Amino acid sequence: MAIERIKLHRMALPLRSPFRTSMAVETHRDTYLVEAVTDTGISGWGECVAMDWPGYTHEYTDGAWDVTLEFLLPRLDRVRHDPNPQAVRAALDEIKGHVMAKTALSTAVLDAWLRERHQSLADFLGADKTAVDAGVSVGIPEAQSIDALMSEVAGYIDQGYKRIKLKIQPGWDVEPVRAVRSTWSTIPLQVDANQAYRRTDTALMRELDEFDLLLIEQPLPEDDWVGHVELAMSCSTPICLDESIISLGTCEAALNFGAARIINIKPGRVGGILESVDIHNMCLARDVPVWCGGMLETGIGRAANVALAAMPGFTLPGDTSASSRYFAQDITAPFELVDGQLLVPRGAGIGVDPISEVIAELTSAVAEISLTHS
Ligand code: SMG
Ligand code: MG
Repeated sequence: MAIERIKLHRMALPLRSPFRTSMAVETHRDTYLVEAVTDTGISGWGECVAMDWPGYTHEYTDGAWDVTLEFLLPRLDRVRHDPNPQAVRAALDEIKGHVMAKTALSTAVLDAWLRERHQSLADFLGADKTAVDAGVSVGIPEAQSIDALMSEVAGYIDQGYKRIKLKIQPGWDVEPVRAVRSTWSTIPLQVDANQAYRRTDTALMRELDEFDLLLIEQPLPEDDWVGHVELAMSCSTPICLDESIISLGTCEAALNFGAARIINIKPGRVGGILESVDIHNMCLARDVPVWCGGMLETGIGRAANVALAAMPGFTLPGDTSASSRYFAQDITAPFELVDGQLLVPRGAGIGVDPISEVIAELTSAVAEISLTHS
């Protein structure tokens, strides 16, 4: 099997409702899908999780698209006759950074490679769960209304979500957490600041200790290792890192330095599924809990996340919510909650396919590149 061509499909899916974080308000999922087409007529799929502007990390959709065309495809070309996962990883890793672009491409190739072998991604990963617990990430309501927050959270709890994550920022932290905790005294609850605090906010972070949170996610800027270590020593709530963890090496540093006790794994943020597996394995060996983050993925990215989250070390519910949490119409058959869980796809590869009519309707640009290296 060889990879014959790569097709990039750019599209923007409207979100059901705006998603507000300390960084910005998202109204659409502006992304591109990578389709890796083999000489045996198989298509494998990957999704780019960059946002349309560089506010979560430095990557953004147009930039990922460009680096793919200019730098990643020529590297993939060299291994197109034997696109095994390790060879693809080594080829793409000649390029520094651009982890989200690499992940979209390498996942599409991995999907094609697995489909050719009739093996599911979950099986390839040694995933031992058939379903994964679903958590949900709750944005900051418009005008910071506690009433709006409470009714949104109540809706998710009614649907069966097993864990609630509240997005926080200065001015929207202790009070919303107190409100949710006083109504739902036992629901697993955590917060995510997306780097919005500073070292001077330690006392405020300590106020969260009384609410029995699972974790505080990425309170400080991604490069503030010292600040995270100091905060971790000051708070009883575990610190979890998201944006700071961009590789196995940064994960090891975070654990060794004591900057985090829990790790959020997102394939797009660490450069691929294989790197995610390495991080998972290290954390499992060290008894460090991990969970699968989310980037408002369509069904394509979600399928890969759910397979990953089914690995044994993923002991906390992920930001792997049902399709209906995000979209009126997903681009695959929708992921649905079953007793607060998502079923792990077991078909070949990622186990889901895009619905061609939906893709056709949403696609705004296509790039199709034949790989020609002999
Ligand atoms: O996919 O449910 C989801 C979103 C989960 O909060 C979420 N993601 O920092 O963890 C995070 C954010 C990153 C994307 S926010 C636009
Ligand atoms: Mg986060």
